[in-house]
Amino acid sequence: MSEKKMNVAVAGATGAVGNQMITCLEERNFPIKSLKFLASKRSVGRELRFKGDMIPVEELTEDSFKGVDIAIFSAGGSTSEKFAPCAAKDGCVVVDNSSAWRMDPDVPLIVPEVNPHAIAGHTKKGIIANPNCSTIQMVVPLKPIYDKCGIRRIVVSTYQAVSGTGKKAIDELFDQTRAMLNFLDYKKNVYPHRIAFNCLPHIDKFLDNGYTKEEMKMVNETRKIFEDDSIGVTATTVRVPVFYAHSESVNIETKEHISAKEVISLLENAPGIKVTDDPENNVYPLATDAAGQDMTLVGRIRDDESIPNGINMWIVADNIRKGAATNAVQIAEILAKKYL
Ligand code: NAP
Ligand code: 3JM
Repeated sequence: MSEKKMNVAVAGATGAVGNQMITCLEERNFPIKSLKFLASKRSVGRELRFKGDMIPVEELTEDSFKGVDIAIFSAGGSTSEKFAPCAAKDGCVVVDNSSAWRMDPDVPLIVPEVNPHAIAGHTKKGIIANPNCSTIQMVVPLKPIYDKCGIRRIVVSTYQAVSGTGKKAIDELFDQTRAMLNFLDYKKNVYPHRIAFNCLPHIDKFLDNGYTKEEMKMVNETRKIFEDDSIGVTATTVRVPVFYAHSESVNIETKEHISAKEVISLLENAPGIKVTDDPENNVYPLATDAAGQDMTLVGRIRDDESIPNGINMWIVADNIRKGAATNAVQIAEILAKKYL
């Protein structure tokens, strides 16, 4: 880590991701000169702890970024759309967690284990995008396979935790579960259907092609990160009654043949990955093991016997950590060390 200390702002500091962002900055000992916490007017008056100090939450405005070097945003798409350019205009580099800027050709979309070189493109707009949580955990283990033998097609189904929708959704799963177990009426505000004891094949809005926006994020972001529009990607994204960590069933067709055994040894030596694959002893990736830590767990790695070059795997990661906050702080670390 460079000795140069940064003036940092966290926009959306009071949210589920923002809260984790603060923990990650602290845990990773990010080189901080000054730290600002920004949120909506509603949160003014609150204070949040950082390394033993209480820091007041300020209202996010166009003038929040004067003298700030790096601003990490997780305050929703429309907030990023409006305020990231204000921050960039004041010379600050934005690391944005929303989908607002991800597909902008002048905005790099970064997973540090996969395409750190693309961070250099931050000079175009002053904004770097953090991919969607489901994309991040999928591309981390696919990268070494892509480099070794190419990937023709990816078929993914996700099992996504409610924390990906934010604080209100965490409360909704808790409240509905408690109500059901007590034979009481339950309320639903966040999702269109009950999430307790249910699975909803619906994340984000439906689009004209019948897919959801979340599914198309996985398709488009994966191609952008690999800089390869020839990869076929199809996704079904499902919300499940789990609090933390997304699970994914991923089937790939590679260009050249690779065996499941070779995939295991490739992944055992790849950054950010923990191979968790000993089925005889009931060892495979679980949301309960992934939650609260930063590795992407990969297991159930096996040959797809229905085609010549197919591999199946089960990938699990903490959606709020590697899927959002940790990835953003890793990007900020590279920025601070190499570019600012
Ligand atoms: P959350 O728990 O609902 O928190 C939302 C945060 O945004 C709060 O700090 C809130 O402040 C702030 N905010 C909302 N409207 C604002 C406004 N007009 N001006 C300033 N601040 C405002 O949601 P979350 O789960 O932390 O997610 C936040 C965002 O991060 C999402 O909307 C999404 O874009 C992004 N995200 C990305 C990923 C990923 O995969 N990379 C995963 C999850 C979320 P108050 O407390 O004052 O309301
Ligand atoms: C994850 O403002 C919003 O509607 C935010 C919606 C949202 C997003 C998004 O599209 O930015 C909630 C949770 C994401 C995401 O990472 O894509």
